[in-house]
Amino acid sequence: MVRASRSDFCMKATLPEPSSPRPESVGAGMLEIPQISQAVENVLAATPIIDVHTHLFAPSFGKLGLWGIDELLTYHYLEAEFFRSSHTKPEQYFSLSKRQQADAIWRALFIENTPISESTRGVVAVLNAFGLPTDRLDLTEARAFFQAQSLDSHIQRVFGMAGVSVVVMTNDPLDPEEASVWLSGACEHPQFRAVLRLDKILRYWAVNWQALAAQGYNVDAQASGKSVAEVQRFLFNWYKRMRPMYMAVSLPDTFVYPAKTLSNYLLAEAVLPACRELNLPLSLMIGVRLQANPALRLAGDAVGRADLSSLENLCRTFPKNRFLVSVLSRENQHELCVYARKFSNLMPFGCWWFMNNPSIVEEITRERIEMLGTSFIPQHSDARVLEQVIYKWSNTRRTLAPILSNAYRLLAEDGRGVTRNDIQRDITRLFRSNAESWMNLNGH
Ligand code: FIX
Ligand code: ZN
Repeated sequence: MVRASRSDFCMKATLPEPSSPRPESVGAGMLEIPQISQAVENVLAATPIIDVHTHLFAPSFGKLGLWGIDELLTYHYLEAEFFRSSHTKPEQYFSLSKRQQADAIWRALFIENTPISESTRGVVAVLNAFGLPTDRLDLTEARAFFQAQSLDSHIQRVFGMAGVSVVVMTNDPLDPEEASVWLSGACEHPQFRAVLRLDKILRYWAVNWQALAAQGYNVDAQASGKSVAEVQRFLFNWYKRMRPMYMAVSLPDTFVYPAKTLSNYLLAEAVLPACRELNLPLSLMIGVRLQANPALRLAGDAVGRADLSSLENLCRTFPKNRFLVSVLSRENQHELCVYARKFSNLMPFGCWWFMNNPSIVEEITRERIEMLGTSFIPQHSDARVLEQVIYKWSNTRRTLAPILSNAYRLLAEDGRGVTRNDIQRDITRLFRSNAESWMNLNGH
């Protein structure tokens, strides 16, 4: 059993230190109300973001890392929209090559229709960011551009354009292709940090316990005998390999805790104790209805409203565990805010998946600022393709600027003005230090 020494891991969640001491009087460096929105835009633009949840991979993971125009166009968000604007049936589409799929999506959503949806606008924004035409009938020029890029320098350029310093990956230790990279000693990359994703263990034990057994762990289908200790040994070994920022699992809208299920048993007896031992938060992404339409494959998942009293029970029952939580249903957002006011071991993060649309991001973020101040993590990109961070973060900055400016204007009208330092401290907390203090992110 690995014993965690304080120097190895980030300290317990602590409130971030103020970035600079406040001037003696409120007058010093105070912004006039008309100056606030420009100051907010400048600080947002200049503050590099920690992207706490993505499906991106460091270069050493090879083809697992998706980038370029064909991957951008065959993103499952666009596939879902494609099947609404084309007569092509899913089975026909999935029999095409990636290139043919991208051509079909470009024709249907960008030529035969106006790309005004959030996801199609995203592709236009990426092409435009690289100075590429956004209205060509075919993808020849775009493909030539991306083919000419070398990955390492392209990553730096993309992270610079997106204003992102670090992205947090989603790593599945039971995915054979990915596991083989880790087991062959994948080299650490300072800008791509790992996460131990546990869906296969916590949601699909029946079909995955053998994979643990194949890695040499003495577990069985009922998770009896030594299984709990062996799952912990598995987590500690993968902790040493990945140095993950947190452990994570996505949960259905039907998730109930407590309930006599093998999944809850492994959660309470193996995963949460390991998280405490390793001083890692557990991320819960709650509310997905997987494969509502299996014919659409990755694009076939949907959303359901969850009963968040299960989250209440977890936060109360495991006060020494920290829970990073994102909920998929719009109807669950307010409850999550209220629970965060009840439990300081609960950190709301991001506007996940179907929530990641400017109109809904605005609603959720305003509510969170009104109820939580700056004690939450506003957004994550969930990027599956490298260049997506460019538009997902420019959208977020564009949506958050007026919300923050409005909050400061209201504060000034209520009798207390703000300085640029205040704005910098708050934005640093929202997009960096909340994540740093909650995750194993020190020294990045
Ligand atoms: O579970 C998750 O991490 C989800 O974000 C993904 O499964 C989902 O497919 C996605 O890409 C959402 O943006
Ligand atoms: Zn995700």
